[in-house]
Amino acid sequence: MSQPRLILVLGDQLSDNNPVLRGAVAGKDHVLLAEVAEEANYVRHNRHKLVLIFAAMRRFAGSLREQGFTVHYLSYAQAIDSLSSAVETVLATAEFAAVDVCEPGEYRVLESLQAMGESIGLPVNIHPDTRFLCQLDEFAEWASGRKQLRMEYFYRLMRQRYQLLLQDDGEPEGGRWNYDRENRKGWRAAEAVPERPVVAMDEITAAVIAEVMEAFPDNPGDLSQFCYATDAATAQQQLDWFCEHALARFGTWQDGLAEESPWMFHSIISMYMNIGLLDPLQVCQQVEAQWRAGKCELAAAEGFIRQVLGWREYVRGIYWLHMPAYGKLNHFDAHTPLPDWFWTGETDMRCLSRALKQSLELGYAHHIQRLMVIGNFALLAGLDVEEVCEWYLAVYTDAFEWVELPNTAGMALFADGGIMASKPYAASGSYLKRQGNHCAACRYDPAQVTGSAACPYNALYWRFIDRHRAGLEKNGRMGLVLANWKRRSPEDRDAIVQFAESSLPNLLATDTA
Ligand code: DLZ
Repeated sequence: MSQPRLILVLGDQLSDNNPVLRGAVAGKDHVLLAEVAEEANYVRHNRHKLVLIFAAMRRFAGSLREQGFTVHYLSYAQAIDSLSSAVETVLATAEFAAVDVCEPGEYRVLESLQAMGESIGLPVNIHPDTRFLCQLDEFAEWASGRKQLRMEYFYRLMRQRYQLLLQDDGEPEGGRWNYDRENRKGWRAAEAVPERPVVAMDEITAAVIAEVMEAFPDNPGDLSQFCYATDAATAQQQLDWFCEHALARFGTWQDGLAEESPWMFHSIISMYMNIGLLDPLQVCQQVEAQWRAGKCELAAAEGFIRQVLGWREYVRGIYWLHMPAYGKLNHFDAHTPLPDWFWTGETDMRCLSRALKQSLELGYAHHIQRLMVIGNFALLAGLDVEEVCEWYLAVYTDAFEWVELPNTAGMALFADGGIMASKPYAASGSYLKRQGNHCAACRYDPAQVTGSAACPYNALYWRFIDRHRAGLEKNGRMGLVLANWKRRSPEDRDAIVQFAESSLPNLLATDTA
């Protein structure tokens, strides 16, 4: 019999349809999963993320054993420093023909896997990640020769390719590809947010929680609130619950900001897709089926499918197309250090404090909190792009660099100068007021631009417009905003910029303007 292969499964590759497992022979090939110091510490991961990944890895290892695989599991307590040390540890126990691994989701990990072959003296075969719906060479082909890589056109092709929300003649259901306009309503707490089902605590997760509390005492994350699924069946139950109880309202309120609930009507399944517990195509098909069964409006189903089939695949394509240079882009030359309160949420800006606190405590915030509350503040205040990106990568349970970096650097901070977004997502306090009900509980007033009671987003917004006006003038979509700014008297403009400049250091240092 030929020698077995050692199959390395990373912490975000926990799917039965992981391409390396599909080709593996149970009873012959060995599988390795390893909780290693380097991966657990390269950023200050949220403890929810550590528990999610370690518990899901342990449960996945159990299911592979049940399928007859010889599984080597190295736990964090064994103090293995890196993935290559983990591989070397197992190679010392038996003869193997090669190491096989599915391509990782981070450039840093890809480089280390590519270098591993030399250090272990065996071939390391890196297989394309077929769990994604657009392969990297297909994305590169779509991108080649295009001046602008707009998600919308990519998304339409993906709808056609996977036959999602299409009429028999190939035209989009409802006659339009995109229903974003219907999905921007501001939240006024006029209806109840449904109670989410509690995920039962199992022995494995409880043990991992205890270990993570002990080994990562200074990381963010309140594990007394841990409520995430750590296996595929429970993740599926969460998706089923969303489809039955929240999807119908998801579209309407997807851009809303609520005092009452961190979850609102969101699905909270990105972390499951990103570590392999849910399959993105099946997710889209299930949501489409809900619409076809008359359980939700087209706008809700389309808005949701666009995130998974369009946006998720698109950001991954952008990441791999532009790495490693993408991680260094800083279009607005933003270098202000991240305020300490990004790690506590202690700021008087109510919407920002709520978004930061729930991100730190739960490892979760929804799209508008990430983009328009936290990201928008970072953009307006000129926070250092690399520091902000590292914060997002650490804090969110669903954050792996392929998805985090384009969303943060490209979409929220416009650090890529417009590779992804057609304009910077900058907004003042009036946008935040329109979208939610935080302002009523805030000590700042979104109607005021200067003065101690003024919402800091306002003057910072105009300072941003003023500072970057030469560049923004080249962007047709910024014309109206620039015209509004120029319409103000020079004295007015000066006073606003002066106020922003003088209050910013205090705001960053102490959380009060
Ligand atoms: C994020 C993460 C963490 C916290 N820990 C591990 C680990 O101990 N072992 C592992 O195989 N993967 C881990 N991961 C995921 C990796 O850091 C990395 O982000 C992905 O594998 C890249 O796709």
